[in-house]
Amino acid sequence: IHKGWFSEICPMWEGIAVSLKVDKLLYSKKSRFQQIDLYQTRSHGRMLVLDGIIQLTERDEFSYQEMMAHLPLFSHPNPENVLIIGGGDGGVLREINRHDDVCVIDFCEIDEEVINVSKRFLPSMACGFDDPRVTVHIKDGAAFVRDHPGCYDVIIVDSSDPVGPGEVLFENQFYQDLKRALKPAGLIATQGESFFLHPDWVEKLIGIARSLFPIYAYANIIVPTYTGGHIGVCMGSLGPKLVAPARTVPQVLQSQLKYYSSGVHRAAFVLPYFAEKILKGE
Ligand code: AAT
Repeated sequence: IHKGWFSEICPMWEGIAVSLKVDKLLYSKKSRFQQIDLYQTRSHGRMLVLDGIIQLTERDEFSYQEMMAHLPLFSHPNPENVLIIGGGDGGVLREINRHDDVCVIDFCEIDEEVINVSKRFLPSMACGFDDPRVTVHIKDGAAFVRDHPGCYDVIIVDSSDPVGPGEVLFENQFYQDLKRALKPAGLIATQGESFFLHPDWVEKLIGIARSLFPIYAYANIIVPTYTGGHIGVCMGSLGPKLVAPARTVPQVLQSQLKYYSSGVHRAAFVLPYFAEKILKGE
């Protein structure tokens, strides 16, 4: 904090930082896994910060949460069993809960404190934990998928960056276990970082997806408060194609959304030329 401004200064993006004017620190505590800070910002509502890294602001969280949930769910013709790893704020869960065809939602977050803080300070996100379809597992996502072979139609990995507890979620072994945890025509979607800031990480993730899945793809999401202004989703599928939705969005659901639509689904997979080359492994 410098003169009332929070800056996301981090060696992962040396020399560049997103800054927000903050009015108040509402919560600050170290959990077993990470430092958790919750701010009231001047212009972006409340903001959740883990180990100094912005996870979301109330003003623009909808773009990331909607896309992380609806890209994979609308790529699948009939998603009934869904696993979400990470995402302790509950925003992606809120979006999954909007799908009536989903019957089982396993939610695996390593840090219970993130869930508790979100229930207390971010009620518009942490609103879906009481849905009867949801079972919360407080566990390392890597260990959880190892123990659940053949269980899911869709797995969503809403993870923090590859420093701290999220590190294991960027390893080849984890992706192999994700694949094993899928049903025969299942698919995965994982937080895919930024092709502007980290073309090397994106290349690694896409390379893993390409080597394991017959169908893989990479989508882009605009998120003004993530450094770089955008973030990717890396996807792998054992059956359904990914770059176009398998189903239309029911009107009632569409009216609840701000970012996702069938058109945005298709457009998100159209990448800048340099990123398309990374995707193709050129
Ligand atoms: N919904 C947008 C916010 C996130 S949250 C990332 C979550 O992943 C955190 O709650 C963190 O506790 C959890 N997490 C980290 N490691 C693990 C693990 N091994 N198993 C399960 N959960 C884990 C994403 C922000 C993206 C930021 C981009 N710069």
